[in-house]
Amino acid sequence: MAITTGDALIVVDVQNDFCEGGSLAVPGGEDVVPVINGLVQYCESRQIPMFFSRDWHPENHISFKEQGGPWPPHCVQGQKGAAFHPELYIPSSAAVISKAASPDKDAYSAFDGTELLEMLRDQSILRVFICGLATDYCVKSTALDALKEGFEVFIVTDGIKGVNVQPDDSSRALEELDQQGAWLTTSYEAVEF
Ligand code: VGL
Ligand code: ZN
Repeated sequence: MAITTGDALIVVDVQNDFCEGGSLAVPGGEDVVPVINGLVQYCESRQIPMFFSRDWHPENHISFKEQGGPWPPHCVQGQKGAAFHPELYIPSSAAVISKAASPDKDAYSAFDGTELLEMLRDQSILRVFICGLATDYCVKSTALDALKEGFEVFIVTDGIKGVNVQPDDSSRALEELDQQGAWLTTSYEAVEF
């Protein structure tokens, strides 16, 4: 199913800390970049709205181990690890959605505590194509929220990668998304030649 007018592209957390050499590197995280760049170019040429979320934590964020959380410090506001991957193509027309930006609250979903829903509604978006990092956390949570809000949801399976704390976490996440009504698609199917 190709991306078309009335759709939006949501690119979740393609940031240095989730890629090779980052503090919370997702195995092969950087491999999504060329796939996503293809989608972004396709969307740019068709004036499809695009939303790039970023994990945007303060230094003392509740999700960090030293604060009793599950994760090593990552995506600290303004630091290199929080920057988008240097090869990720972000058109100037795209919206950047910062999340989990206050110390005492974590947010995996790009909808949680952000203006994303309002922006999608303002633009009369009905279907969202979702790609990025990580499959088993922020992609999953963003997609579940999109489903709850009534969007038709397409997960671009070659444009996502998972942390896999347990080896099958990503496949379980995709199963759950499938059960909840999301479509699993590929970047090949998402663009129409
Ligand atoms: C994420 C773990 C911690 C994600 C964010 O973007 O999937 N995962 N913070
Ligand atoms: Zn985080």
